[in-house]
Amino acid sequence: MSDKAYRVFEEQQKERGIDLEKVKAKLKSFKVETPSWGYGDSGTRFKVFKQAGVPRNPFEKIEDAAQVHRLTGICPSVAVHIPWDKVDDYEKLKQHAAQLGVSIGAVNPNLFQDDDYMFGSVCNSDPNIRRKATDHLLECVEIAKVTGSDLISLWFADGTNYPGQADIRKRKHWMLEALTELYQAMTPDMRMLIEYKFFEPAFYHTDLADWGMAFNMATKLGEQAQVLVDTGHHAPGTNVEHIVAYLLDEKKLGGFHFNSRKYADDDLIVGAMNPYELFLIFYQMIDAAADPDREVRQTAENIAYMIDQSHCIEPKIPAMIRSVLNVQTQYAKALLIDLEKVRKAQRDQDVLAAEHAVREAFELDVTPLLQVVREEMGVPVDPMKAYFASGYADQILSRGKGGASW
Ligand code: AOS
Ligand code: ZN
Ligand code: ZN
Repeated sequence: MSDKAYRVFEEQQKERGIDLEKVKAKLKSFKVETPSWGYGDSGTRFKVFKQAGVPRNPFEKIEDAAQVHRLTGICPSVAVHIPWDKVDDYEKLKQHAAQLGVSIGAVNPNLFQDDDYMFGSVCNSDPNIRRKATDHLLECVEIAKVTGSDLISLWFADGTNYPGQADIRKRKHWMLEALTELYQAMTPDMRMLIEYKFFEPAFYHTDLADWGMAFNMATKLGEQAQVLVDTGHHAPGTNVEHIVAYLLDEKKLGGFHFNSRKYADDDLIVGAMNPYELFLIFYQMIDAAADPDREVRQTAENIAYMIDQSHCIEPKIPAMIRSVLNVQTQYAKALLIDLEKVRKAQRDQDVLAAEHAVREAFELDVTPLLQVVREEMGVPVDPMKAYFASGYADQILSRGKGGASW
């Protein structure tokens, strides 16, 4: 790392009135959860490509996630998906994670890969299937108690393909019934994150199609239920940062699934194609963290940042590192926004000055800043390079081909 580059950067930020020590502290406490399913084989509906070295079981998935944390320093937890990560002994999985310096994060129930769910899970018109689906939600609460997870992260594939196929209003009630049972089973420290998606795999209607529907459920349930914004789950042109700001103000934003929307679903690397959107999302988060309303501030400080990507054609671990670094970079840039300058321009109704005050932070090169932060955190200044030099990619080849897949 060049000390000179950092000194120039420091000088520049001083002139802009930015307190770099505060920015560094924020970057050091920033955390991004990675998903267990991002380490296994995956694909599109056309083909699952098998890669060599892919984890064969949940224990190995956690080992790979621990590598990402070791090199980046900001991924101390791993989301699990049940039953993809079903094990006999969750206590053992928790211990395994702890030994590797990570922990189990959000527990994600899987209500879409069983033949019984062809016409829906919690919204199925068959009460026996609804019961089975709800019991699985309850099982996930029990797992979360053992793994020490405080997040139950929900996404439902429920929906229909044709007009008239099902009773949309009845399904809405069944959804609420199931979520209510889940809500009541949660311990007071747990949060339920409700994810929405505007289409796929159902194409005519999806039971939780947008943030408003997820918000409505979360509001009916109570304080421990919040909305999860998956950046990939919006129609083209949607202003995602507006949704973020709105939910923050309602104290109903719970977390993110980061990915890139250039896909029917969401499995491309976050920030690869539209880093400005990611930056603007963080701008809203950082702005809310300074809100005079204490509850809005707390909401903004208590967000679960998670990656939701399953890379099909990229090697899994470096693709995850790339994703995490992209998120960190945009967060770093957003921390450099001169919020006072933006607010002054807003008061003056100076449109161009306001837009400029936001954009100028995006245009800064934060490489020297991130390098210093990494040095101070004791992680490699270039995590990607360090991964390729570590030999881990060769080491895992002994696992062979045909590992776990979704
Ligand atoms: C699906 O589209 C959602 O993004 C979910 O978060 C899902 O559980 C995850 O992608 C794993 O399949
Ligand atoms: Zn998601
Ligand atoms: Zn998705």
